[in-house]
Amino acid sequence: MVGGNYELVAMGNPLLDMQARNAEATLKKYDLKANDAILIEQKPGTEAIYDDITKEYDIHYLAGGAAQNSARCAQYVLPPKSTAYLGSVGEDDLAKQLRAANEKEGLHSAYQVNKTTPTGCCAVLITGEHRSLVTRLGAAEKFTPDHLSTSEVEKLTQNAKFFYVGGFFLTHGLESTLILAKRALERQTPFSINLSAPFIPQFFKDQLDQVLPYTTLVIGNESEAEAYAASHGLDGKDLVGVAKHIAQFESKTNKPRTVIITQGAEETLVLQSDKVDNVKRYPVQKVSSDKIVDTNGAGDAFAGGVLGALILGKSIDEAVEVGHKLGVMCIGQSGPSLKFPKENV
Ligand code: 26A
Repeated sequence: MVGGNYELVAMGNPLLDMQARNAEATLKKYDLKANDAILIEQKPGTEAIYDDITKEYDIHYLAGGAAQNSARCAQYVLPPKSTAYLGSVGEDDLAKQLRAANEKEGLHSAYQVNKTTPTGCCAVLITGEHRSLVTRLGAAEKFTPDHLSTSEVEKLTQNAKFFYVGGFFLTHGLESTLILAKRALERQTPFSINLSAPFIPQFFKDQLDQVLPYTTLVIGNESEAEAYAASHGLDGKDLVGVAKHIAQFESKTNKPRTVIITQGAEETLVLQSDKVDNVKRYPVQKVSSDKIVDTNGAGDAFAGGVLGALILGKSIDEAVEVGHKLGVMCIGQSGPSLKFPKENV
C-alpha cells in the first residue's frame, strides 16, 4: 500500500520564483541566455536583477525550487501524505508562501529554518517558449547536515521508499546528499538525482561523481547530458553514449541504474545498466505553441511524474508516459504548476 508514510523523501533548494513575462530587455541588459539556469554569483553585476524586475514587470510569485516542484508533482499522482521535502528556508514571508503552496498540494515541508538568512528566490525570465533562471540561494545554501539527524527527518528517512535529490543541491550540499545516499544504500532504497542544469555536470563534476555510485535513477535533459559529456571526455553529440556512461558509472548498489534523458519536444531516451544496448525511445506529445503558457518547471513535472509512477509500482514505460503527461500539463500552466482540480493521468 502506497500513501500515508511519506514514501518519497526529496531534498533540494526551496526557492520562491519571481516570474516575469516578455523579459527580452532584461535578458539583454544582463547578457543572459534565453534558456539557462545560473547562480547569481556566476554572473557578477547581476545582483540588482530582483529589484529591477520587481519595478519593471508585473511579477508572478510562485513556489519554485526544482526538486520541490518535482516532489509536488509526484504528490499529484500519489495518495495523500506520500511525499516530504527537505530544504532550508528563512524565517520570512517567502517561506510562508512556500509552505502554503506545498500544503495546498499535499507535500509535507520538513524545512530547516535559518533565522538570519532570507529564503532563496529565482528570477524566471520568460521569452516565448524559453525561460532563463537566475537564482539567489539565500537560506537554501545554509542547509546543514544536522537537520538530517532531527527526529522528524530520521523517521522520514527510515520510512522512505524512494529518495530524490536535485543536482542543484550539489553546489553546496554534498555532505548532506551523501548522508542521505548512504541511508538509502543501507536500506536498499532507490536513490535518484536530477542533473538539473548544464553547470552542474560542468562545474560540480567531482561532487556529482561522488554521488552517482549511490544512484539507481538519474534524470537529465539533452543540454545537461552534453555538459556531462564535456566534463567526462565524451562526445556530446552521442546522447546514447552519454546515457551509457552514466548508466555504467561505478555503482555501490546491487540494483541496475536507469538513466532518463529528455529532449524537450523530442523523444525521451531511457537506458538501463543491465541492458545498455537496448536504448528505449519514447515520443513526446506535440503541443501547439498557442497552448504553451511557459516551459518553466516542465522538466521538474516530468521528473515528478516518473517518481510518482515508479513509487506506485508502475513500469518504466508507464512512468515515462506519466512524466510526459505532467510535463505537457505544466507547460499549459503558468510556472511550475499543474491543473487543479486534479486530472487523471
Ligand atoms: C542552485 N540553483 C541554481 C537552483 C535553481 C532552481 N532550483 C534549485 N536550485 N535554479 C532554478 N531553480 C528552479 O528551477 C525551477 C524550474 O525548473 C526554479 O525555482 C524553478 O522553479
